[in-house]
Amino acid sequence: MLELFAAENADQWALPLADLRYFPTFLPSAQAQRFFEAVRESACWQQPEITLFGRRVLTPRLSCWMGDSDAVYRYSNTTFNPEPWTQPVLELREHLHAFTGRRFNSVLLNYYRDGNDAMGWHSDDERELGANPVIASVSLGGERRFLIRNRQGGKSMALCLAEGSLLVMQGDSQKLYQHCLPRTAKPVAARLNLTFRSVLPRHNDS
Ligand SMILES: O=C(O)CCC(=O)C(=O)O
Repeated sequence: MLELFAAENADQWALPLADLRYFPTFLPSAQAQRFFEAVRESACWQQPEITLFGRRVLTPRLSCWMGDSDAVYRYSNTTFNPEPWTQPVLELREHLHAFTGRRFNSVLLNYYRDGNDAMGWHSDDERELGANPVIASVSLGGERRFLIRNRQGGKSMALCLAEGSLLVMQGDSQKLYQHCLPRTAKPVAARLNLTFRSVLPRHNDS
């Protein structure tokens, strides 16, 4: 389980009660570059509309919900049926299994084409993820800043998610904290992020 691999390598953040573990070199650079191309080519990218403050808006990034056929996911008042696993994403899932001992049944892929693409403040706390979800976030391509803050607001902490890195969020991290990937005016390379999750099938019927 996670504790087995985390102790020596992880830079664990000093956020009280958040259990976040960062592995900057989860994938060596050449392998991360190969995965970037293969995953980008293989996924069926969409730009869904979501409800934000009562308005339907296009998400400011491309995304793809992928996983086992019963891993239906609902967020921002929208239901996402999974696309079938593609070979490169399955391979990444196998790497994660070997590294963490965990099997994930689904993944949200996000494609940030440039610095205008972003993700707003949120917690991954949908009920189909269960009470204390383990979320394994793999970054490929250009480095971007990731922010995290207490749900009550206040000062945020930043982490630059490097190419080939893995960030594991677990414990009370989603209950107590929010995270986001802000826009940037700096020139940045395209980036893919894959957040592997375990959707509980018993919630799929509603
Ligand atoms: O792109 C990232 O690093 C963040 C992705 C994210 O917050 C999510 O998928 O919930």
